[in-house]
Amino acid sequence: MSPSLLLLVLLLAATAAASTDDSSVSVMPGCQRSCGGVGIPYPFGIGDEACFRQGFEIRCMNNGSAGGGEIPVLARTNQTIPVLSLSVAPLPEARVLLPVAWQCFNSTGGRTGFYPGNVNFNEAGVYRISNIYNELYVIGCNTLIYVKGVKNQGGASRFNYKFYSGCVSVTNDTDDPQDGACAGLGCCHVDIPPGLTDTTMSMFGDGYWSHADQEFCPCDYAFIVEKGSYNFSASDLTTHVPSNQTTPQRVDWSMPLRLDWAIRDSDSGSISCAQADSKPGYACRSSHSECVDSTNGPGYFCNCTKGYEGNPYVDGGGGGCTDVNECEHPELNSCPSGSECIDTEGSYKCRCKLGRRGKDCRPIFPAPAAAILATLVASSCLALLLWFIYKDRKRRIKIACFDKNGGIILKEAAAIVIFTEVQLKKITNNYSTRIGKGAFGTVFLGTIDDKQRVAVKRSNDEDNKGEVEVQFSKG
Ligand SMILES: *[C@@H]1O[C@H](CO)[C@@H](O)[C@H](O)[C@H]1NC(C)=O
Ligand SMILES: *[C@@H]1O[C@H](CO)[C@@H](O)[C@H](O)[C@H]1NC(C)=O
Ligand SMILES: *[C@@H]1O[C@H](CO)[C@@H](O)[C@H](O)[C@H]1NC(C)=O
Ligand SMILES: *[C@@H]1O[C@H](CO)[C@@H](O)[C@H](O)[C@H]1NC(C)=O
Ligand SMILES: *[C@@H]1O[C@H](CO)[C@@H](O)[C@H](O)[C@H]1NC(C)=O
Ligand SMILES: *[C@@H]1O[C@H](CO)[C@@H](O)[C@H](O)[C@H]1NC(C)=O
Ligand SMILES: CC(=O)N[C@H]1CO[C@H](CO)[C@@H](O)[C@@H]1O
Repeated sequence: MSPSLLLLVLLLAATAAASTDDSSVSVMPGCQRSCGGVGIPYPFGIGDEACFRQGFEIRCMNNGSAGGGEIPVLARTNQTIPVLSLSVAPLPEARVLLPVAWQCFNSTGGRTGFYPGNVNFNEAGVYRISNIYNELYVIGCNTLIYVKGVKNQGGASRFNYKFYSGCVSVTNDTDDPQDGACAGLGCCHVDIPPGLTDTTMSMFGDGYWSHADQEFCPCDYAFIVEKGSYNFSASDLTTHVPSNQTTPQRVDWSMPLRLDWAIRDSDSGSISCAQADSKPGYACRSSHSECVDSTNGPGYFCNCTKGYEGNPYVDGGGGGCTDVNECEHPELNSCPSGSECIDTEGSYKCRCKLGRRGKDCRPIFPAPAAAILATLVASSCLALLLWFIYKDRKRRIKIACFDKNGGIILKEAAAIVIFTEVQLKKITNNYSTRIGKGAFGTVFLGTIDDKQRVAVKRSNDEDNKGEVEVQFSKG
């Protein structure tokens, strides 16, 4: 196994560790879900023609020696391009690994070897090098390198290619290049145009860009790389010198880059959403999916509609676009704090909690008013409770007195009249005429029906005030 391949396998193994669960990868029935830990979602597929859409074939390569590890590579390219990850939505992306282009020189400036880093994605194919997510880096000490892509077919064109982009890096002092600073001293970087497919690096090595007397910096490098994944280090100028400078030979250095892809079935004529929709072979098969026109090259891709996520290229059983539970993701729902989030098919709603209402679920009463109201309600409840206890106690005392005075027996004896406390008060004219006092009670004069005079004895005991005795006088 070559060193570069070993590095590649290690890189892939790292990716594999990050994505082991492939049950969520949507594939055609009976097709392989992953290779070397990389999920292979439809329209990508491995093996049988029914497993992938035309142009999306992936090969699962067994590169034997180191434990028989497998790596996925793009199929039907005339070079081995390892795949790091594939994603179908919301954006169509494929991350791949490409070797770095290089050239090296001897002390008199003679070129001893080079590798132009050609990439050959068919222009009619599904892949484009993403201009949004990648950029071109050039590393060297007296060099101009540019990437050019997509040959101009016939016609009287000014240049041979449709796209060119590059930059110049110059330094004549080993102390100039600084780690992390890629701004012309030993390193430069530049955006690339959209639509790049077949690319090659144009590297200059003589005349004005002579590399004579430049042993401190024997090689130049150029690569397109995913933005943010390369950080220039001054040591990169000297640590990637190939041991065998036979042309073309890869150095032990690869870079990840992002490819855009799109459905471009040019043979069926369906290349934009307007043309593709409702034609046989329309790729957006899931209900709750929609068509989006490609922004990098012709064609279209599919996306799940708002409120859904998943693989829009398959329908039903195998995956498709499924409802997003917005309530589980605070960033996806705008339910105010005083509300409860309820997931619905394709959306969600917010229900105000008790005591709140309106669009932003404000409390019905402002806080101070609510506090006062709560206090009022609580204190009136307490007052009511105390009143009930008082009433109940009074009633119990009355019943106890009634029983103690033989009330029940008296009540049953039909001829006996029982007077209420109010009646007694009236009979004695509010206990106004005291006619005697004993050890146990005071005797008052009373009159019944304005003619019958009676004596009413009332207990002295404070607790037994209610205990009275009525004696009818003889007269
Ligand atoms: C790959 O194919 C293209 C076009 O068919 C050709 O120009 C190129 O030289 C090939 N590259 C390799 C490395 O064979
Ligand atoms: C450098 O390379 C050139 C061309 O390959 C060759 O003619 C020359 O002799 C080499 N010089 C040395 C010092 O090796
Ligand atoms: C680069 O530095 C060397 C040694 O210091 C010097 O001889 C040479 O002229 C310099 N070249 C340029 C282009 O400045
Ligand atoms: C790049 O490297 C420099 C120097 O080592 C470091 O200060 C900087 O944080 C690095 N930047 C990133 C994005 O890794
Ligand atoms: C360099 O590599 C080439 C091709 O891989 C091979 O034919 C040649 O023998 C190698 N030379 C040395 C010195 O290893
Ligand atoms: C895909 O759909 C999501 C959800 O509706 C949306 O946020 C995103 O912008 C869409 N992406 C494209 C490229 O249309
Ligand atoms: C068995 C197998 O597929 N071996 C491949 C390992 O990788 C090298 C370089 O990419 C290929 O040339 C071999 O065919």
